[in-house]
Amino acid sequence: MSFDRRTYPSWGLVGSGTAGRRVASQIVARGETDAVDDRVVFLDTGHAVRGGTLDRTASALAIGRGEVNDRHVITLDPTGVGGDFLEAERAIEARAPEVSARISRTLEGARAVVHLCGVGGGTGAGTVPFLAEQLSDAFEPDGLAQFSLAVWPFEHEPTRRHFNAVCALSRLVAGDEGSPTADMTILASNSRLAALARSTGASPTGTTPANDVGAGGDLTAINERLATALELVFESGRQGDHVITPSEYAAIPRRRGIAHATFGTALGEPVESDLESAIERATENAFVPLDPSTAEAVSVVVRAPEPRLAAGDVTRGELEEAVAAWENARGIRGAVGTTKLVSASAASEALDVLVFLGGFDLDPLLDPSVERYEREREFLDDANHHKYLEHADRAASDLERYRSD
Ligand SMILES: Nc1nc2c(ncn2[C@@H]2O[C@H](COP(=O)(O)OP(=O)(O)O)[C@@H](O)[C@H]2O)c(=O)[nH]1
Ligand SMILES: [Mg+2]
Repeated sequence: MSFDRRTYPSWGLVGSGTAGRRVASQIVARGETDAVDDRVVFLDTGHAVRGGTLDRTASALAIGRGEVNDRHVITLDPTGVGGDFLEAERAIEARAPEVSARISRTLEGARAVVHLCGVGGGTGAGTVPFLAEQLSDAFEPDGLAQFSLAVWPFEHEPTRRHFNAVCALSRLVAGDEGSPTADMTILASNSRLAALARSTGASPTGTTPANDVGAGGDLTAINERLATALELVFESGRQGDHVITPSEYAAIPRRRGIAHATFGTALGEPVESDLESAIERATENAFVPLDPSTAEAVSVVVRAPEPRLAAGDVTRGELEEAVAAWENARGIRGAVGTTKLVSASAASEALDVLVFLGGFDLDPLLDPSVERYEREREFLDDANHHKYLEHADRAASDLERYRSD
């Protein structure tokens, strides 16, 4: 694989824990983007990084499994952490200089990184906020835009998973003395994405461990939707009349105190679609439940067949107008953001639309989880788990402060 540095900002991927490495390896295996090249790291505890992840990566990068292991896999704690995120954080902290040097080497050349994880688990939830903080220092002075893709647990998952998710989100958006550890956290709810996969009749392919979360084959379809959204973000940095730089997704919203966002996608829209309606459909497919009128950052990427772009059938001016009309119809005022048209491969005959929404009211996503966070907290209190209680209380108040700002 190769890419042209002049036309593409390069990205790195760090997949932490089971969910994180699955999504990251799927992006590499799909081979739909040149932006990542071989800048991918799988970080896990236990003896989890084998099988699918290794094979997919080895074949996509055309290297041996051994090389994938040496260069792209970091096993933190071979005994595993059993869903305990404080344990995972302790494990990475103990090896911080070595781990951060290895990651920096593998990601060399990246201008931006996406840390992917399921925040309901232990490994990713414990390592991602810590790592994001570390890497900012490692990549000084050039800087590295750091995104986290935080996969929210299914509603039916145990209270502990929701507790973990609330604590991890707090660390991500407000965990470093009130400042975010990642520049921008992109939220994606598994329940929401599974509902979208069902409604579009996606028939999942590939293998998904049946014992994972009782979600069955939904996971592959969910991961594909996440991969497609990130690919559109990567594409939006490709040189053209206008480029969306990684920092436009991160630094610009951050100046307004926004540290969380989500995606919505409308894929395979007819090429003659009205753009405003297509943006609306992408928003209806947002990856978390939300009220769009509360969004404070809105960027839109539209991928269209190259001949249609060349013929001027779809123009950036029209896209800008459609976004403005859509924001107006949705009651969104003064949001920051931008737009980008990218070209699809010659074979495509459809439009793909990505909306990036930031700063929206978190209540619809968080309310049910916070309730379960509180139930778990009571349980921890009864059991005298001081280590967790202290962490949990700080997380709750940090998150509350972030939400009310
Ligand atoms: N979308 C998605 N979610 C997953 C996948 N595997 C696990 N999860 C979710 O991630 C969370 C558990 O995290 P997991 O990655 O197993 O934990 P960790 O290995 O300790 O970081 C749960 O909320 C799961 O629903 C996956 O392949 N895709
Ligand atoms: Mg795991």
